[in-house]
Amino acid sequence: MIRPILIHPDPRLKKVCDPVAEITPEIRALASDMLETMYDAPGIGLAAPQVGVTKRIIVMDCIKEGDPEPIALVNPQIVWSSEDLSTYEEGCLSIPEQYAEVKRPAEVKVRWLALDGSEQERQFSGLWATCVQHEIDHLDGKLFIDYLGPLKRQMITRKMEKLKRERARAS
Ligand code: K1U
Ligand code: ZN
Repeated sequence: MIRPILIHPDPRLKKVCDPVAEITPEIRALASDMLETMYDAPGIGLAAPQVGVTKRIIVMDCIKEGDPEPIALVNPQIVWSSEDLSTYEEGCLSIPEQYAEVKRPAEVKVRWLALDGSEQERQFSGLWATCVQHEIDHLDGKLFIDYLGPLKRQMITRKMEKLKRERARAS
């Protein structure tokens, strides 16, 4: 099921999300809906708060060509970050059509719970590293525009308020 994606500003996008206590059929269904919603958007990642669920779950697939590689991460934690940084022009499905350069660690090691209940650990680099950090930020109520200066952030927020007004009027 495709779920509607919340648009910034929304208080649910500013919350620190709750850890998942147990992998249940509801959690698996949520992860499946999130992947469907992400591919439909289209996007390379999605965090549960973006569909209004303030739980610590993210999904990703950063393969742009070739066989898809979907992954769902429950309670993801960054356990190591590289000292070297990389800059990427990020976007966000909750901030449509706005892009800005963000500097983050080039590589990160992440530990999480998979949907079969097993503990996983993987080192991410390239776009995967950028994306997993962007998605974990969502779980802590942080958006990529929070890395920008106040003027740029305010300009983008005003554009999103206008977009939401227009969408409400059209519906
Ligand atoms: O979390 C999100 O809002 C999803 C976001 C993830 C992301 C993008 C870029 C850098 C870091 C994190 C997106 O997927 S925006 C859309 C996008 O990047 C894309 C869409 C279609 C094809 C390729 C990329
Ligand atoms: Zn985002």
